[in-house]
Amino acid sequence: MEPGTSSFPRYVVKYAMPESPLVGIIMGSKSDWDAMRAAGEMLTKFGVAHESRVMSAHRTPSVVAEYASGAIGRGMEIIIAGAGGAAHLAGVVAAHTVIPVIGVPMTSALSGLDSLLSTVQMPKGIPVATVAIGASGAANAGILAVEMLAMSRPDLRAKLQAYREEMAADVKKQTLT
Ligand code: RP5
Repeated sequence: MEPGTSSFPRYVVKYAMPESPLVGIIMGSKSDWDAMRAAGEMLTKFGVAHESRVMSAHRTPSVVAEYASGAIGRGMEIIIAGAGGAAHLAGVVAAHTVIPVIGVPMTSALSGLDSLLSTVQMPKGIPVATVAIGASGAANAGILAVEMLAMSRPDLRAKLQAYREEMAADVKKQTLT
């Protein structure tokens, strides 16, 4: 089923670049968006087509299963999944697809430690590449996705190199008063 059809719930938040997305960014709740938008901003910076949606492993399990199962058919190469609390979204997505899944633990009542452990501690066989808690993790998930895509795209690798040089130049300029 194509996203945007009537089977997708109305409360799904959708943001898509015009091309078909190489990266899907999903999150368990709209309340995750403040942090998760950093993943999309990073992909936009590198010119990588992506989309962002809300879907929940426990509130809309069939939507998650359909999205993950259909990702390869839609040309997607990586899924970034952010969730908080008993954060099983990334693991459930990984169970339904063989493209890499990057998990982003969201801050929570337990400061994100619960989200971190439930995202990172996948049992053997179904990996989830887990990054740091919150917005920094979401930004790094975006960069990691670009690095994965860059394995077969020299233009992206060059952009990553330039980004590193930009960061280094920025640090070298910093002074303490
Ligand atoms: C998780 O529960 C979401 O990923 C979010 O981090 C957390 C709280 O969700 P809301 O109650 O704010 O919708 O499923």
